[in-house]
Amino acid sequence: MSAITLADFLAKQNTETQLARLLVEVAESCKIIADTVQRGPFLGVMGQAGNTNVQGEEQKKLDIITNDILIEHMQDTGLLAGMASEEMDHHYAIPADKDKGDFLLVFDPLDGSSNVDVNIAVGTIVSVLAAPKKDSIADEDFLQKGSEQLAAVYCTYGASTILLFTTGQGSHEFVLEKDSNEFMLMVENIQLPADTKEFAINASNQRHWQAPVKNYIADCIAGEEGPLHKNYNMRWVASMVAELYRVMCRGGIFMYPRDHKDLSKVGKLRLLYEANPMGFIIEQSGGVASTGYKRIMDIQPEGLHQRVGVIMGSKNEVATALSYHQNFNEDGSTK
Ligand code: P6P
Repeated sequence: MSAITLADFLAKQNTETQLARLLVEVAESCKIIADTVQRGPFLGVMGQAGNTNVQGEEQKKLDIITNDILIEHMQDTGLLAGMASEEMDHHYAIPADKDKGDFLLVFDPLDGSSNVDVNIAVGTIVSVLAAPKKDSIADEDFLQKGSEQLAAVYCTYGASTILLFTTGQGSHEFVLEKDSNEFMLMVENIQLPADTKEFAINASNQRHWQAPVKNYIADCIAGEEGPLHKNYNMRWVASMVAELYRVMCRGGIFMYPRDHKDLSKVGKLRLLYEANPMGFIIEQSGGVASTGYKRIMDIQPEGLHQRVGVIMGSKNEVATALSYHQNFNEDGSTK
């Protein structure tokens, strides 16, 4: 494959000019984040920030720093009307003295950040939405279905810095080339394997799972002698971006399903800046992204930080997992 940069690839795909510029600027932000995360131990930015975010989760210093990197870089592009983030209670309006644009960004600046102190891959997840207006943006303007996303991007900071994106014309993979500091095309139009023998779930939650998930995972563990007639392997990295990059490369099913652990939450992962953008990229590579009961990207959001159950990955394996849910209601009760 000929070496082609992200900007050249977007031009080759005839991506709308302003959207192409926006994606290039998101990638520039990811370069800055990658450098900051990788130099973290020397910058004194590891560890807890000493406060909690709107989710009630301990914030890492790097959660806040990476959020600031995105805000400060992207607000100067003149392409945005506003931004929202896992790390901010409400949206961020572009300051009055700056040019505004036709897009909204909603992001998780450092997904999996609980791993950053132990050198496990973390990442940035970004969803691009159309701004209904340039001024007086409100939280409600971000409450758009995943199916309305204009683009989705995620970047994982591991052995390599790898960026995947979609604008609805397939999902594509770029790797940051150190010498040029350019994201270079590695895989165009990724095709996610339809079948897998690898499931990813936090098995310590087993006692909290709804019956369909308990039954499906039990049958996976039953192996060849069980009803699914194959021996599975399990992975759990506790970093969605790292798990789903593995799934994009070799197939798999990633699950953080709705459970009974905290009935006030219908899942752990967030709809707007985790499930929707990752679901868009998965679907565009031939995979399936479901709550177990409905397509994730069909959900009408009701809040910036709304949570959702997530089952996504190889289409045939997700179909098998969903078959266990058919006789159950979304709260896990039997129909
Ligand atoms: P647990 C990271 O905090 C995250 O949002 C996802 O990236 C990851 O898949 C999940 O939570 C891990 O959750 O309960 O295993 O720590």
